[in-house]
Amino acid sequence: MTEPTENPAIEVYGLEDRSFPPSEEFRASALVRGSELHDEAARDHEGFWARQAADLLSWRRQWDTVLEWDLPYARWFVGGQLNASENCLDRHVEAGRGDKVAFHWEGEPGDTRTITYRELHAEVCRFANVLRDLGVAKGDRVAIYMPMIPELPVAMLACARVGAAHSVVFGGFSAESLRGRIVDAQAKVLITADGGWRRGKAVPLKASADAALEDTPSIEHVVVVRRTGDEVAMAAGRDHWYHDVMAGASTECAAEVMEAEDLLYLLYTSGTTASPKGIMHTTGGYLTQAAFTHKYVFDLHADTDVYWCAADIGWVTGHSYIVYGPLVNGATSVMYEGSPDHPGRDRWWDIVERYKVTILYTAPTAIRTFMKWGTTEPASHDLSSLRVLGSVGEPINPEAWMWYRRHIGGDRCPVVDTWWQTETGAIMISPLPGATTTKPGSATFPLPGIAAEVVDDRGQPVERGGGYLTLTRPWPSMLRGIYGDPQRYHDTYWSRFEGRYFAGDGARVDDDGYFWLLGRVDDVMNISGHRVSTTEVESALVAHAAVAEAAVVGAKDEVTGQRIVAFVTCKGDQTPGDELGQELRAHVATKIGPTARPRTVIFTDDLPKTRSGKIMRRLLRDVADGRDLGDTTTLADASVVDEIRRRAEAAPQDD
Ligand code: 7RM
Repeated sequence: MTEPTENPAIEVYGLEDRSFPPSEEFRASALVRGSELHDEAARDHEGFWARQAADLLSWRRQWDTVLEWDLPYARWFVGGQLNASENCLDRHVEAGRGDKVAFHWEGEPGDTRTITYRELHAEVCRFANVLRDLGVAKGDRVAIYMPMIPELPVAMLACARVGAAHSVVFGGFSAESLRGRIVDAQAKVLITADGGWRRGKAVPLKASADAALEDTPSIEHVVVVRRTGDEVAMAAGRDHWYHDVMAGASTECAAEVMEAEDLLYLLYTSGTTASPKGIMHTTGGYLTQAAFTHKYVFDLHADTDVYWCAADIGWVTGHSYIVYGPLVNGATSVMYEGSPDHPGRDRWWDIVERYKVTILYTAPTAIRTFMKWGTTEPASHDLSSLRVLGSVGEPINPEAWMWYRRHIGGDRCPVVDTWWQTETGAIMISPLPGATTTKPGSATFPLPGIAAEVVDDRGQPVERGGGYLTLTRPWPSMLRGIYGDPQRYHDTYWSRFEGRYFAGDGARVDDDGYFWLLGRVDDVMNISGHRVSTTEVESALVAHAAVAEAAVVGAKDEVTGQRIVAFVTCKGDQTPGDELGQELRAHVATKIGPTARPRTVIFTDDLPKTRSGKIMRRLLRDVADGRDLGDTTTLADASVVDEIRRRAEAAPQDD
């Protein structure tokens, strides 16, 4: 153990002292009630994961070696063979679960589809045959650019069936983003739709796809699903309607036998400055950990649960927790196409009530939006079917956690705050709901089979206090690299701390060993030499009764190096103004200390966010420093920043 350093990597305050043990009622039927899985994994790391791989998946051939680790390259279940789509579909049908519902799908306009495992299997086989007819073969890449409709998981699983890697590009991304990703992956086929529904409007996709395709020589064919019915251009010979090519396709399709280490998919994640990175995930290890975490983190009882992950499939959360994890586990899921405020702000609660959802997995950004909208909407629906609530994507502020637990979970459901990344492929740090005493705002502990440590600037473990989050052992669903760029893989994740994977996040370990995520280290502020995390200041702001959401950034300051600028969204019934601004500054100073007191408070109706809802503090820093905006291509709604800029110019500056 190292001595506490004088200048810690990140200073921490740790003001939260509420805690929630699992209720006896929940524990009584929970899959895990104690430390048994953690103990097993601690005794035998590889043996533990081998048991999960054997229990959760069907293998065509047993592996020879559990793990080959040549830092930074891991190979799991070497010699093992399997097919992902067989694991998601065939074995459930063969085991007599063909009539079980895989997806209760609901479109934004209110149209619905109920899809059983048998039906999903048939549709995937037909589309896999279509792909083979279009020349797609094992080892190829296929780009997918679609709304949240059933044909999206069908397309992914059909790729997996024929051994082609899919690269799903979020339906909200621009033509330029799509083009870059297609070119990088050298994708042969693009699967898209005429459009999708969002807030009552048809969002055109084919038009963006056409713009992207002007400069993508690798694309030979395009398959287009009809969703909105809007007219689109179809290039003869290149473009095919999904319903046309599916019409004659057989429902029988032998799955390609894949090696455990064969590429399952690429998913591009935008770096802060440079070009997007094609994160590579392979088959055996990825499916093992996606299924393991989906089962145990959500305490899945596949026979009775109705599970809903409200993320978009274009984000890794949708890959692991709408498609692969739930389908491998034979779960029944809800899948929803549109936005949470269409036609009303109670759309989600209406869905929970109608389908009797038992497990809900969403992001802090959504929870804070609901906080802003107030408690009337959730209170007007019967949410008593819910039994587990999950959060992912950002640190969840303790007050948002409490709100979620109380107003959505009826003070009855355990909340699991799950930390992970596109790169980790699956959840890494999270409570097990029947076993872990939770603390609002903490992701608690590394899961069984996961080794995480917080280190200081020199890479020395920090047993208690703040620093950098690192992972110290390979895990089955870890990224296998960045497509076409091994050097960047090494530099980005493995060079900062020797022998460790560096996640880019700050974290703190409290006196009980709980992990608290502190946000991206690029966002850490430096005020007169004090390194202050954005998360703790934001959580202090959100703890004020008037505040729904807050983002803080360090703006340049001649005297203190940086000064804190806070962007604050109030709850619906509040009146923002100078008086509240002063009150909030004082509130933070009392809660945390004078160093953390924001110099400026700017009230805003919205914050700039990525499509998955992460606050883009980089853009807020540009605004605070009066700079031109950097890259805004991943912004969900570009008009938000203009509005914030106007407010920032008008905001008073205080000392
Ligand atoms: C799943 C996902 C990864 C980054 C990660 C963190 C942040 C995600 C949490 C979180 C605090 C959490 N993949 N993050 N989950 N921070 N608590 N529970 O989000 O690749 O899109 O983003 O998201 O900064 O590094 S991602």
